[in-house]
Amino acid sequence: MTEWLGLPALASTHGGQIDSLIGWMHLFMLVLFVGWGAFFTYVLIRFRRSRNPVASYGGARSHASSYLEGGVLVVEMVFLFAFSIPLWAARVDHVPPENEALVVHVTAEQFAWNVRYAGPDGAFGRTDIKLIDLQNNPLGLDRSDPAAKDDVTTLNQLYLPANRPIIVKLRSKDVIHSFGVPEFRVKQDAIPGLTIPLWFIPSVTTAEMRDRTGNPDFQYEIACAQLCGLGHYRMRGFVTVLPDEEFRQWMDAEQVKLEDQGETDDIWQ
Ligand SMILES: [Cu+2]
Repeated sequence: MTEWLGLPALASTHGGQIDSLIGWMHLFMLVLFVGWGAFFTYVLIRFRRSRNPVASYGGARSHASSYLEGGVLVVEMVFLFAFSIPLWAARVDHVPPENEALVVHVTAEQFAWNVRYAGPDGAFGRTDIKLIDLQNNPLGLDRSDPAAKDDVTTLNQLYLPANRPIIVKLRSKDVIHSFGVPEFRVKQDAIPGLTIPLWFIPSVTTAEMRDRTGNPDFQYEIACAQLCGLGHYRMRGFVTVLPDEEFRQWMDAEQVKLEDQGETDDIWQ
């Protein structure tokens, strides 16, 4: 219904509601634009100088325009209170329980997205600011903590399983950034000192989207949506949405990589 707006392809379950709200609002704005334009044109002609050489000091006596404006106000309030606020509340208040979702920590910094998964144990390991090393350990993960051993970290690459609730816990290490993926219809500021959850259910895998768009190179992109410094333009991340099974395989492969790394570390010790 909203194709005429030219919105980005849709790839999340809640996005349809946002799109239809955007569609209705644009229709309403169109009605207002045409209505006010017609009224303005009518007034210009009706009260033209040649027909009304002397100004009327009494002014308009009809209340029609007040009722019209009241009507516009009512429609706007319906949009706000009946549609927009409940839609917003569903995003920010009704976050699903963490055991029914995949929780991913996304930490923004100038100018990259650090992604962290809890791994098979489901627990995020300890981090320590003293262990932060911009090249090798940007999150300060303490691998000596048993819960941290299987934590998977990636840079600018967010892998997600399709059709499962995803909770992104958004943080920032320095300034305000913003996590925006237009196809999922989500956008949330990352604010230093706060951990902000945002959630969505990706409904279209990257492979499906490549078929659908006819673009074999299609990638979901995380765009930093707040001007965050000189390198803001290159603060891009990529989201790969996989079928559940492939996501599991990816996670297993990451575990194997971690084990290999652990073994080489042993050799060097
Ligand atoms: Cu940024």
